[in-house]
Parts: sequence; C-alpha cells; structure tokens
Amino acid sequence: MIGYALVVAYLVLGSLGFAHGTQPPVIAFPFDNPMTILVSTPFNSPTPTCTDPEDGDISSQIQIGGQFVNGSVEGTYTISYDCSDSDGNAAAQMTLIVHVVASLAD
Ligand SMILES: [Ca+2]
Repeated sequence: MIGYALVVAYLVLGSLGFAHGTQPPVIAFPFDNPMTILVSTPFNSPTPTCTDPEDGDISSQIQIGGQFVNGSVEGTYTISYDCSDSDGNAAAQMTLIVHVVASLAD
C-alpha cells in the first residue's frame, strides 16, 4: 500500500507540475471584427490583447502578420495575430478582416 500511495502522490504532483506553465495564452479583439473603413481614411491598427493564465498580460508579445492594409485601395484585407507565452505555448491565431470600402452606406 505504501508503494501504491507513493505512486499516486508522484502522479498527482507530476500532473500539477505538468499543468503549470502549459496553458496557452488567449488573444482577444476589443474592437469590431470584421472592421470596415472608408477608402482614403488612414488605417489605425487596432490593438488586440494577449492574456496568459500564468504570465498575465503579454500583449506586447503579439506578432502581427498577414496583409498590409492600404487605406487608399478598396478591398478586403486579412491581418493575423499570434502570441506565445514565456513557456513557448502559442495562442490560437486570431484573424482580423478589414474591409476598405468606397462608401459606408449600403
Ligand atoms: Ca502559459
């Protein structure tokens, strides 16, 4: 029984140790998605947040990818955001769609 108890204790401690630092961060968009802007309007890149259960606010770690939004050319642009915590766990990539339109009226 002692051996069994030790094995259980080892497994419990091992699982706790494993759980620590393995949770990935989460990227959030505190703004509209998709986003629509009028053509010839300067595009101000919005600021997503990245929060990790262990590391806290790691928004500064966000990597921006995808397309460069040209506010003077109509079209649909896709911007991607990635974020990894200090343990190398990656957040699910988030994608922002930006519509640059000639008129905001439908
Ligand atoms: Ca983490």
